[in-house]
Amino acid sequence: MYTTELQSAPGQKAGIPASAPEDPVKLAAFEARVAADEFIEPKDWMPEAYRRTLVRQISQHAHSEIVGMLPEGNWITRAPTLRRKAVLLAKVQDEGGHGLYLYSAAETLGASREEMIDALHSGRAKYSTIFNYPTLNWADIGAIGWLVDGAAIMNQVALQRTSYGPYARAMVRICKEESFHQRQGYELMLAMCNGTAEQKRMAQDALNRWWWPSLMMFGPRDDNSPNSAQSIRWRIKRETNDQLRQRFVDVTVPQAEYLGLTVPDPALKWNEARGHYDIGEIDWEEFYAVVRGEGMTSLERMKARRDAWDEGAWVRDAAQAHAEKRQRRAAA
Ligand code: BYC
Repeated sequence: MYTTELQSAPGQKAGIPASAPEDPVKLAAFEARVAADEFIEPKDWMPEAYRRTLVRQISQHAHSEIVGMLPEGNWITRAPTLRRKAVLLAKVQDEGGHGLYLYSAAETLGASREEMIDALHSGRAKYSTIFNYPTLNWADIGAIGWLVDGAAIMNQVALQRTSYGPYARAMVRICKEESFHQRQGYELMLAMCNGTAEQKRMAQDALNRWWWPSLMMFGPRDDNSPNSAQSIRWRIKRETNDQLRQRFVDVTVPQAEYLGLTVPDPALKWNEARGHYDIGEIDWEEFYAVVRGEGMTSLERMKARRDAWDEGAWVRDAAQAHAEKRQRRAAA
């Protein structure tokens, strides 16, 4: 998520106002529109920092979808039945589609596809920490659908009401597909938990490994989240990292109980007064290490993306040549 560097002056961070002051009249009109819950559209005037924050978040989100195809794509050839293979194929293809809608949404803000891809491949742009953990066995496919897509959808439902029109509309479609992803994961976990003792042990092991990384997907705690305050003011984010994380925990713990699995957090406890679960402390050192690119599979993921880009060069060249030939014919 170094995409802050996209289209911004050196040293400038998204969420921090650009050095040139904005026209106060235009700024006031913009803020009034946002406060009235109007969508901001590509040709509307917007403050430069709003545009940069959106390019950062949307391109990071797109990269996450594309890199997120890798841990699961790894299991397509090893799915245990034809039905499971078809479901997993459909899910991974959906993720590719989500990445494309999101890159298109970011392009409406003036970011070019090449620039965004280059930022990812050069390590300047990041993607969600969750995709830097390995998928060790088939139960991980269930745990990813249930927990990772479950966490993603919790965040994305709120983004359907984000203030930038193209991002909000992309989210409506993405959420419909994500809800199928979450359900197929939970159904897979249910099958494993109702299967043999060994299958249930695998399901518990997958929950043990994916629980904490899933909670980290929501980002740092609110008191340590530099972008949240401005993003909430501009209604880019509709809820804070901690609010969404809490909602995810509250929804997911009863689902784990129904599966007969134990959430790997000894401090997890229902708090009657708050009406929410209390949880133990997240390992923030691990989170920041993964954000810095020191995750278990970070190097492997980046190499896979760069190789795919290089190996696809001939397709892009051929498509370009074909488009130019058609243009020439049309002109003639
Ligand atoms: N991983 O100020 P904060 C999916 C960074 S994929 C890495 O709270 P913000 C799926 C953050 O960028 C779902 N970095 O930031 C696909 C910032 O750094 P910079 C992906 C993280 O933006 C395939 C710094 O930490 N979803 O659905 O206000 C299969 C401080 O954070 C992470 C999205 O991308 C992280 N987890 O809030 C299955 C949703 N968290 O950029 C599923 C859209 C934080 O200032 N994004 N950082 O250098 C968002 O909602 C927000 O960007 C976040 C972070 C809540 C993630």
